[in-house]
Amino acid sequence: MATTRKEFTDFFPQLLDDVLGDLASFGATPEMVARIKEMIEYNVVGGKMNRGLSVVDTVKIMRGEGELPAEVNTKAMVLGWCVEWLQAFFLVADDIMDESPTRRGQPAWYRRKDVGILAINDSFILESAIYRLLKKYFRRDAYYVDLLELFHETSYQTELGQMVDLLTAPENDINLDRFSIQKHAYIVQYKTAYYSFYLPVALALLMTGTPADAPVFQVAMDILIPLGVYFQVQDDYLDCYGDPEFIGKIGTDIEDNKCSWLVVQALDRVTPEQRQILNDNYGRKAPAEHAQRVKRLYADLDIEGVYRAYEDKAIAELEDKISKVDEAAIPRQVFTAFLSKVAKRTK
Ligand code: GPP
Ligand code: MG
Ligand code: MG
Ligand code: MG
Repeated sequence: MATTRKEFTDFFPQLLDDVLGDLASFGATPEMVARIKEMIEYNVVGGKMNRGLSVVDTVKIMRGEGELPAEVNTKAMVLGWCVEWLQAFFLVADDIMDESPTRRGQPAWYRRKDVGILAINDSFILESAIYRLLKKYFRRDAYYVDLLELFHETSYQTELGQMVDLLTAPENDINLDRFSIQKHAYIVQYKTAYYSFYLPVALALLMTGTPADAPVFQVAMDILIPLGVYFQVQDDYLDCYGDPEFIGKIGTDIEDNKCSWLVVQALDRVTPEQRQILNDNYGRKAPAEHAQRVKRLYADLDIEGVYRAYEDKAIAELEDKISKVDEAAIPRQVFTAFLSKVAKRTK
């Protein structure tokens, strides 16, 4: 049986206690502990938790068990929460860089009066907490170093993707020639797909005894990276067309001059006159009329229709890839479980 959000959430206080308890050995005062507690609770909880839950679900599928032995279940949940912690680290930093006002239906952490630029350091603390938890629960396991390497490499991949995302979107320097389908593909693969899709499954494979150099990691990557790309295309789409109330964040991609899937698709279809409209209105923080003009152009080009066609094709291609997986290497259900959570999502 798939792990419920309740079971997963109920386990969180134990990990919070671990991280806070460990602070005594670093000379932390009660004030420091209280602040870190508030910071962790604000940023780690409150998301969809799909990434974290999928670690536990993948371990269950790999072992062919609906219920895991208590110790295995605990370890799988620790790894799942470590992915959620990693995500919190990225999101706190990403919202500063993207100047995003909201996240998960509340002000972005850096926007709080009592936080501001301290949020940068808070994101580092969130990252360090991952390694405190891994040490506590996995230090004695043969695959401990493999876990550490996987978290480090995945972080590096994400940071490289974030770098290109930001380099492609300089403020007050609009140059539509910087955007391309290839550039977009690199950005989304690196900034999102590795940590959101490959990481949870790779962790589950390590935990279930797969040697780090086994070919099955590549099999997983060949499906999970395209799935992650599709997921980030959805994120780009929802940034413009999602309901902010429902998705919990206000889109800023047009104003931020981002190499979004939508603008790349628009550029592929514009007349010279329409390109001029984009040139004159994309990447402007204010007034809001600029972004509205970009959205009107997207409507004229039926970018929503282009998206729906892309989505159907992406799902069909993923289904085809999954159907060709050798079940002896890894159960197809690992991938179908992911695809069913992601396909046609509106949040
Ligand atoms: C999503 O981009 C990518 C990340 C959250 C990774 C950030 C990486 C760092 C190294 C900080 P996004 O800006 O489109 O996400 P959202 O729409 O949720 O703000
Ligand atoms: Mg962002
Ligand atoms: Mg970003
Ligand atoms: Mg986005």
